[in-house]
Amino acid sequence: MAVQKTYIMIKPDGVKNKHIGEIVNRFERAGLAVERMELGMVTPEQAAANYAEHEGKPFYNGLIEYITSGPVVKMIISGDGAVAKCRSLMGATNPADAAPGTIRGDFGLVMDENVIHGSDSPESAEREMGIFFA
Ligand code: YYY
Ligand code: MG
Repeated sequence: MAVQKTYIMIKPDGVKNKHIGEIVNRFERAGLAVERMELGMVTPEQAAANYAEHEGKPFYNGLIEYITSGPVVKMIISGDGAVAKCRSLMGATNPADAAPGTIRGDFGLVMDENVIHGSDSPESAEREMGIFFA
């Protein structure tokens, strides 16, 4: 499998509920490496760029409000097949559907506060790394 980089972000609820260490530990235990890591706010411009595909959907405004509401952890994670591996460790978008043992399954409470973001393809990863680590 090809070595890839992906953009991962621990969302405001993940930071507030003190899951940073456990989440990073899961990625490292899976053989992935943290290349960049920064705690900070997401600007409204970054939020809009990251979620451009969802503009106009019913949940869009709430999503932008939420992702800019408190500190997040922005990361670039690398390794063999990192994009798919991270998505698999994250679990399904809705924590109610996410399997036990996945990050969202273990730490997520509701769909609109689902702990973590991860790029869904190598193309999204390139785009998102540019938004947050320009
Ligand atoms: O990539 P992923 O985060 O798993 O899901 P997306 O379909 O890209 O949606 C982005 C983000 O939007 C999701 O993590 C929660 C939120 N959301 C929502 O609040 N309600 C929905 N019906 C769909 C998505
Ligand atoms: Mg997505």
